Amino acid sequence: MGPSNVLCVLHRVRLLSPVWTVRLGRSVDCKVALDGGRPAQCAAQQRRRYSMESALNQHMGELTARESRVLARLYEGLVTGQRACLAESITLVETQHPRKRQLAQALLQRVLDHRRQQEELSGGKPLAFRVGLSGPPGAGKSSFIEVFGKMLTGSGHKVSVLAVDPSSCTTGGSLMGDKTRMTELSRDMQAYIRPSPTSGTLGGVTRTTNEAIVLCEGAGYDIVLVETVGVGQSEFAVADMVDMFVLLIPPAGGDELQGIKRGIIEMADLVVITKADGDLLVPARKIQAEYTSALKLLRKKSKTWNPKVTRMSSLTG
Ligand SMILES: Nc1nc2c(ncn2[C@@H]2O[C@H](COP(=O)(O)OP(=O)(O)OP(=O)(O)O)[C@@H](O)[C@H]2O)c(=O)[nH]1
Ligand SMILES: [Mg+2]
Repeated sequence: MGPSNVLCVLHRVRLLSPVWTVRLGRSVDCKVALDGGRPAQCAAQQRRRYSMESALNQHMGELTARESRVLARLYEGLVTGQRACLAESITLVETQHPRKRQLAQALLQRVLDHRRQQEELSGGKPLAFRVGLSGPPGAGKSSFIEVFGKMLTGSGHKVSVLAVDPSSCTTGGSLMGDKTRMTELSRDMQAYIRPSPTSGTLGGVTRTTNEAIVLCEGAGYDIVLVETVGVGQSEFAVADMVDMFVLLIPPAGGDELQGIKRGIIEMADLVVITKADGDLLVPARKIQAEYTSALKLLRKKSKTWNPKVTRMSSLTG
């Protein structure tokens, strides 16, 4: 049992075309909605549609020569995969400055156009796969992403990691911790790690994370991992933005099932029991069994995909 298990499931999701198309169909539809004003079909789409549409409808006015140069430089750098330009572009979408926000939207529009062209060239196949990873604080999310991310880059993928932490807006949050826990991955040239910007509100998290995902995809990252701490509503927002939503549960404490919101378990495509090593192996097995039976009782989200429960250890595999 280990991250390779999850990789296996990921491959199965990719291979299991109905799920792949159904779930990705959602994002493709959303894009159509953004571009062509097609009616949104679900709340998630509406949210996604709103965040982009509101931005795209903003009146840009004339770009100054300097602004045009900045946009062209960022766009060129981004689509040719320059990390510095990706970083600068994400900083631009984080900004609260009204004019810069408009510039950011103009950039996003270009990146979306570029992505649409790329997708047309590849026969309509989506270019990237988005995975959301959520769980209580200290569940082992970052440690897992470190191992899993290395595994993905090792098999030829380009991986970007956005760590959404709603608490980080005032304190700097777990940024330092996350960086240090992903030391290997942060040195990997095929990976890009970034704490996803927050502007203190859930709306802010949703918008900026969504936009950062689009930018990462534009920069050629074919797997986007979004880590979110299980506090407040952020994981629900993230679950709506991704193609696969993974819930990570540590085998500690007593009432595990009680502690995790039922709604979020219903959102999960995959439940991973973490830290299944040493003394924690036995409780991990127990919790795996609990979640397996709990999932059977829950409402099914998809006709073609049954959520799985697996266990892994970032230390021993
Ligand atoms: N035994 C064991 N410990 C682990 C494993 N994965 C993580 N840990 C420990 O659990 C603690 C938290 O790990 P993180 O990966 O930072 O957890 P996180 O969910 O990203 O934490 P936050 O981002 O702060 O919510 C660290 O002290 C890790 O060393 C594992 O597989 N086995
Ligand atoms: Mg973390």
